Amino acid sequence: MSNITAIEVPDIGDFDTVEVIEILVKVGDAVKAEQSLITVESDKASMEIPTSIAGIVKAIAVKVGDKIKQGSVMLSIEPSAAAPSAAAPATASVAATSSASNASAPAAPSASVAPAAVAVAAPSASVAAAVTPAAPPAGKLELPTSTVGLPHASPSVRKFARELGVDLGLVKGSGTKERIVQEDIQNFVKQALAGGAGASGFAQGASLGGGLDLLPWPKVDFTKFGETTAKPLSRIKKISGANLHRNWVMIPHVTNNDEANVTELEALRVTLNKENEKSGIKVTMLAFLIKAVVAALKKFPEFNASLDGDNLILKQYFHIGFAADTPNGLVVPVIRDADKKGILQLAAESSELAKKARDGKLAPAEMQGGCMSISSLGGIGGTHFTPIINAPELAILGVSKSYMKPVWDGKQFVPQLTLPLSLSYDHRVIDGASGARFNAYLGSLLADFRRIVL
Ligand code: CAO
Repeated sequence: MSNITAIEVPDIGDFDTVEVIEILVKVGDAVKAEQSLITVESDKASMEIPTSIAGIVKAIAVKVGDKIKQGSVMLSIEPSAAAPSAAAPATASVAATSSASNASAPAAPSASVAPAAVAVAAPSASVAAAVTPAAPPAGKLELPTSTVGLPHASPSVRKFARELGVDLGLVKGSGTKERIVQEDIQNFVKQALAGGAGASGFAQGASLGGGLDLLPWPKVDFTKFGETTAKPLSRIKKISGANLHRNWVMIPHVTNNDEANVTELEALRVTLNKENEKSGIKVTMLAFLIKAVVAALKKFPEFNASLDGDNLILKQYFHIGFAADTPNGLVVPVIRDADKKGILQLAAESSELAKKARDGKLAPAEMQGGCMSISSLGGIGGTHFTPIINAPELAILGVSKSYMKPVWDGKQFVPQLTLPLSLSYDHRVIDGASGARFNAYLGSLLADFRRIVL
């Protein structure tokens, strides 16, 4: 076939010979003009040599490890009908990586930046070269001056890594002289997706879910230390665990701790329970807390909101969630339209929902639509704690066990039943001052419940 064209190595500048380190096509491949055919490497840099004509690869004349020089035949191509005539010179753009030759990239990576991160971030130098098919090119390929300190990888592999946001400095090369090949990147990504250490190897801003530079989870054979049994996590634990984990790492939490004087409120609660003994409804602190949270949400509407990108979605309804401890794990039933319900109704509804939660009978709709949640550990104990926000809500109120505290009234110490309040809020939306005001306001309502009606 007379029109088969030999593709030769163009002028490679100051370098006498370069080594073939990668062959990017195979016999039978259809190639486009300017598609890279092979990657060569000098002692200073690597670069890809493209074809100037489109067609079908008929034969490959070189193999990995060959030393080639200007004029060496790399392979032969049968031009496609639309390809330019073999005599017409075509300009090919040769992508070659260099950091030192690029003024915007640091000459030597700083200690805090992995070399490959620099390589990945640095734009690749595009060097124009005139390549004449079937004859040594008239132009000259200018090799970049240095890639010292960068991991060995061809421009196409660097591009691939860049597209995936992989930090090449953390990838182990399996090619000759530990050269990183495309397969190494693919394996690295697979490992990272499976939760391996590689997850931290993504270039800044392109990592999986935020680029936490975490050590792998410790793998310990506990049987070395004593007898053990394995107990699978419940379905609820797995679901709530994944949600809590996401919320904890994605939301910048701040917890404001405060205290409320609930001496009078507790007296009211006891009276109410006496009066309603026959109704079977037991009023606990939770019902008052729900009512107080609604009033505080009305006063501070930015708490009754959710983030949606750059928008704050402000809610005109008041659905309050409360954490319920069940044998299978934590669930958060939601009391709808808590603003329209009285204390007795809130007490009845919360105890009914808590029972359903413990019996595993909550419908999905009964756990949706919350504006803000309450996590009450008051029946159990504790002084203060950091509740985790139930996304996409913006705040959660943690309540610990009330205790009697001596408070100086100006003349003497008087006993005061004190309720610890721990308000965690999303600091992206709520400032520290607003958090403190919200919690202090809650405290003032609980101290004098008549304020609720104001
Ligand atoms: N201080 C002191 N005592 C309190 C109290 C407080 N803050 N809150 C409740 N109590 C008392 C109640 O009055 C009740 O006393 P009696 O037994 O003498 O009547 C007792 O503690 C038990 O109350 P309860 O816990 O059954 O009822 P509740 O309405 O306060 O709470 C519920 C209901 C569902 C919130 C609770 O049972 C529960 O599951 N709490 C755990 C929540 C949780 O796990 N949070 C952590 C989530 S992770 O952030």
